[in-house]
Amino acid sequence: MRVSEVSARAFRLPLHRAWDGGVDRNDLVVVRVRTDGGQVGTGFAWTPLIGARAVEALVNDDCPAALVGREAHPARWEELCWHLREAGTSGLTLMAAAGVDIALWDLVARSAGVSLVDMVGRRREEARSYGSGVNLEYPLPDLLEQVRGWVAAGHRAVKIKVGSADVGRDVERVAAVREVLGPDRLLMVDANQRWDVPTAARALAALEPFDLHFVEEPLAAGDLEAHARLRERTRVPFAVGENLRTAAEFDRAVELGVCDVAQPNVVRVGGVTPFLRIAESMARRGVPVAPHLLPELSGQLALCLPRVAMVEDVDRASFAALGALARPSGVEFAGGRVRADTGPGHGLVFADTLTPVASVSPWHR
Ligand code: SMN
Ligand code: MG
Repeated sequence: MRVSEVSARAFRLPLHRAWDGGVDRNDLVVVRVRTDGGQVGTGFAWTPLIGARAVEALVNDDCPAALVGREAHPARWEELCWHLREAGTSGLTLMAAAGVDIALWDLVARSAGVSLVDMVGRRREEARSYGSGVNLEYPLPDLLEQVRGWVAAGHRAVKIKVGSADVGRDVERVAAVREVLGPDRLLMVDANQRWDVPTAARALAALEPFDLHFVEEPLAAGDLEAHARLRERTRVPFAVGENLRTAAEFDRAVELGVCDVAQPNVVRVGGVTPFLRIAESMARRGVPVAPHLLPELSGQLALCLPRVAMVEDVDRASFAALGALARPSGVEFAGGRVRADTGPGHGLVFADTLTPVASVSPWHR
């Protein structure tokens, strides 16, 4: 089973309601790997804003040379990254590697006639999920309506955005959400790197009475030392990782005492292969993993992880909700849990009617 072709195409998925900062879309780069025996694996990269066509080009122009003619297997990950090293060892390179790696996992699972979950190694039938939305700019009534929707859907945990210019606005919103949730459901907040150390310390002191399960990305994601300084000024646990890329970065976050919950994004870290390594390392260090976004794939990975926290059920932004799938994936969020019955591979079949991302360069006009 040798690789005969590697190709990618970038598509645009409009959001139902814009995310904070005017993000009105998610871009999806679908990757296809074919073998000489006619098998096909499908992978993908994803980005809310930047880089879809760059990733598409990296896959189309530069990945075939690393893979064509070689045995089709995700063990190719190191070779692929080595081949792409001039493009960098992080960022877009890892997104391209992720698309290919996910496709190779899909291919080997489908060839074996088993689901991705069983190929990776199923450890459980279901995992806990939480309701999540990109809602800092929502007026309070809209936020509360969203939270009530999550409660009605059976979520036992929810995450909302904080980091308003005025800390008082955050306090008012968190208080109102806690009121809707009652004392027993878990409440998490996500600052998306908006604070500096003194602001975070002040905001978290004001928010602590509402019993926060964790605060996510309180500070600039790359500045782990600043997180360590903040650690000394609050008892609220930290969730970090959606903007960390390498296993070394995750390990360092744990060593500095600033990663109570690790949130690798399977695309941003380079695919299923490195994601599993990060998860193993986190488990050895006693840190649970909450896979970031991408609910249909994160839900499957959560069933395989040695130590899992919760899976993010992002409001109306799963691939299914964005209309990206040709048929249901078999990954189901219900009653605050996620289960997966995908059939062979990861079960994600992308629709063939999606809108390609067009070049906006005046050079081509
Ligand atoms: C988030 C990040 C990127 C896109 C959407 C949402 C957010 C989360 O930080 O953790 O859900
Ligand atoms: Mg986040």
